Amino acid sequence: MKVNGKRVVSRLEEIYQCGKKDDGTYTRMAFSAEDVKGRELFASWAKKLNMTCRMDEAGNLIAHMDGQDNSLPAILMGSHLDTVPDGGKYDGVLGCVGGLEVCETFREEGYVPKHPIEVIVFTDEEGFRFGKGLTGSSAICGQDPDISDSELDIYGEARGSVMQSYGITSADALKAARDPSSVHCFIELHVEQGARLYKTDTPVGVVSSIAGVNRYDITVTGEANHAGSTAMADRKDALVAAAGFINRIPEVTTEYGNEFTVATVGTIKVTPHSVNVIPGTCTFSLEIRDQDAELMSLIEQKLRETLGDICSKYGVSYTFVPTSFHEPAPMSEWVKDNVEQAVKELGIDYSVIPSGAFHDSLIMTSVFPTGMIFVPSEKGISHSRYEYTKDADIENGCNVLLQTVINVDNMTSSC
Ligand code: HGY
Ligand code: MN
Ligand code: MN
Repeated sequence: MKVNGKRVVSRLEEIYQCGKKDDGTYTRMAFSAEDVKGRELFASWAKKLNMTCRMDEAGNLIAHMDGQDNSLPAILMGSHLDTVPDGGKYDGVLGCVGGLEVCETFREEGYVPKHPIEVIVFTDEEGFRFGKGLTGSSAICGQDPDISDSELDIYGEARGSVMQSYGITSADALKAARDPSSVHCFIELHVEQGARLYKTDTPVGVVSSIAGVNRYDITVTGEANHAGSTAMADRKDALVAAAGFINRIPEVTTEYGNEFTVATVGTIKVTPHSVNVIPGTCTFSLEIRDQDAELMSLIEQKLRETLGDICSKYGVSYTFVPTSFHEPAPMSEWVKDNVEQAVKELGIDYSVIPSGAFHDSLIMTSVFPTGMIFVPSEKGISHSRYEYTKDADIENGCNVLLQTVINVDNMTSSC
């Protein structure tokens, strides 16, 4: 039994087109009209397969296919359809469309799995709109997604009104929590978004673990003053101090970290933000990722020390506020073994690799047996309109997903 690779590629394109915006980008920001359009298209495909579609209290869209014995726990697949601004065709979409392709292949072949099958489109994985992602997967796992109807998005719109497009409210999100015994396992197919597979010309990655992600808000406070009449020696420029710190991040991370350790400042704001005023404050985000929780703490400590030293040098103060913590997450051994077994059965070359990007699987693996399949991202590019994965790699990935589902469906017991 094999998937229809052409159908998957054409659906990736169709979903991409749902994100077409007037500014020339293709963006399906969570809860936006473009995102809703993408979900409607996904649901229309699922319904053609006679799958039932429902939205849970956290806005996760769930397509369900009956198995031979619906009292058995469900095999879950899926990922997300929301994108980053000006994102690509593959990130998230591949796991959703690939999951549906497995179901369509079963239908075409007249194969009825023993377990019920569900394909989940998770809510707001990317999180750039409200500054926190993994919303739907957190709720399904019974973990507080930390959302409230009154919080504002990057445009100043309240979450409560934004989420009306899905017909959900923050207060109800946790009602989406699923009983772990109702799930056999979760398998997410995704593009690697890094260059390990691409550089080694390896068509499939069996994911071993997902990097942890810790985030912080940092504010450096100096003194706003006149940009013309304040001598250089008399300034307390918050941006200059922040820039000094940011400039040191690569060095500190490389000195104390390993090949998986990364740290990023992705957003920055100054006040009063005027061409003729020395910045009085500079607020920026800091994100640390690694496969090792202890190393993440060490990097945090070293970066804090560096920030402290630089701020005293410039005579400015700072605050360093943790905003979210996610520990590194190993994939479930038995699901990983089943993915590996499937790749071997298909005779496809593969390597076992960690994920630097996070995914809904980061959360799912804490509650449900979870595994991930990666396919290469050309030149390692992702979160970009230039994201590209070869059609042959997409087909391979979907076939590995299909074979993995067949294997876990036929297991006599889980380990
Ligand atoms: O940021 C991430 O790693 C994910 O792609 N949202
Ligand atoms: Mn992403
Ligand atoms: Mn993704």
